[in-house]
Amino acid sequence: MTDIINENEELPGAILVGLKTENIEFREINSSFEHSMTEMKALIEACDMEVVSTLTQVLEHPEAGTYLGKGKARELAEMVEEYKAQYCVFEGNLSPAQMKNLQDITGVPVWDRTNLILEIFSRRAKTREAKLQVESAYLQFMLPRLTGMWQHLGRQGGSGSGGGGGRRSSKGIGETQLELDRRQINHRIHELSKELETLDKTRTLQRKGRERGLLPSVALVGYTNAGKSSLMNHLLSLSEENTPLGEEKNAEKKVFEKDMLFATLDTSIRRIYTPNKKDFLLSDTVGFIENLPHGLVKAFRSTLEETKYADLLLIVLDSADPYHKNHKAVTENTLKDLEAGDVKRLYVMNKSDLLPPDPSRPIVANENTIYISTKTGSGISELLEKINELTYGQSKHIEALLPFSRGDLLNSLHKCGAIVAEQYAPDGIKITADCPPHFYDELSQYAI
Ligand SMILES: Nc1nc2c(ncn2[C@@H]2O[C@H](COP(=O)(O)OP(=O)(O)OP(=O)(O)O)[C@@H](O)[C@H]2O)c(=O)[nH]1
Ligand SMILES: [Mg+2]
Repeated sequence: MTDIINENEELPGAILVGLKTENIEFREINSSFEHSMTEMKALIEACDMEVVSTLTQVLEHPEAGTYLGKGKARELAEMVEEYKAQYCVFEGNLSPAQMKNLQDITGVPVWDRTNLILEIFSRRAKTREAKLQVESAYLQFMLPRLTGMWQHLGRQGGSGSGGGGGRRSSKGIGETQLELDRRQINHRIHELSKELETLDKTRTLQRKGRERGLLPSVALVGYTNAGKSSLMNHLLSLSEENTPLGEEKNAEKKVFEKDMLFATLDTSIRRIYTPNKKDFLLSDTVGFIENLPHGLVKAFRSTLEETKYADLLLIVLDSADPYHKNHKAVTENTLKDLEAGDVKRLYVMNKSDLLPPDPSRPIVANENTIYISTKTGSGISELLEKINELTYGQSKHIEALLPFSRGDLLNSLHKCGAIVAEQYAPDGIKITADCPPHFYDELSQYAI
């Protein structure tokens, strides 16, 4: 797990620009401007850039052409010179025209929040699927912005700048180029979606394969940087001593964790071995953030869909973050978007070591909330107990006639102690079982 960035290398400087307006419609959960600016700083750092200065303005509404007021936009251009900044990054979302105008005024690339998140994702994507997903989201983001890029050429080619003639009937260079670009991009988006569809089919097959393995699936979800990957690694370490001989050791299966937004972009699924053989599959995936660009949610849908099929969601929250309630709301909204709104959940309040000590705060706060720390290990055994209870513990009674060919199913049921009675019959094995929910679908096809 080495950091690919050379810490000594000078990072490109960016000026962070924020507009405090009455118009807060782009803030999904209505979090504060200050919180959003702090988060933007972390996002800029996650993009391997450094914030060299910050500029804010209070306005009733963004200016249509330049987002900032004209004077402020000029001030920004001066700051770019003074701090030798290479980028300007805006807290809100800019229209294509605003972006283009601000780029002309400052002379450096201007990004907004969506741009920045897409850029982080494109730098981090490692697997083929993640790379395709990011490319697709990027192209969909670029499509409406092409007009801004070719506007100036369109004007030159269309009516000329000398003011001599009327409109020519033929299209301007910009317009033609725009059409060509649009067609090419649409074609590429189509290609990407086909390739992603194929990968999605493989994923579905893999999922079905895992289901035949008859283990409950537990998915880690939550706001970025909450500690999902750290929790997975902690559980992998604990599971190491229960790993049967001959199985790959967990040390080789650890996932990347770092104090950085969007450290994880791909989904990893690992088997967690437990001492009482109530093993489960744990998945770790990309974190959520407020206003996650829509194109990205769409593009990452298949990766995130693991959550929809999970038996249990562990919603990991950074309990020491003053905005964790916002993070929880953003997570719930995203889950609803992914049609995982009804999956059983446990709220895991991580980083409890950073909270002021409070003897009146129990580790298990209520039926579905638990305080843990992956740093100190506090609450981890209680968490494992809870996972066990919410997966294997919710048994359903069933009587079934298993065909002799389903020895695998019988074995799995034996391992987790679900069999109440077993009797060999000429046409199969008659069983009475109190079986955990993840077995139920598979078993119910043989119900009598
Ligand atoms: N103090 C403290 N820090 C923690 C704890 N758990 C995780 N961290 C730190 O929080 C940071 C983020 O951890 P990750 O596990 O990478 O978070 P994540 O939720 O996987 O983040 P993304 O992959 O970016 O969505 C790291 O620097 C961890 O060391 C904890 O219990 N206590
Ligand atoms: Mg992670």
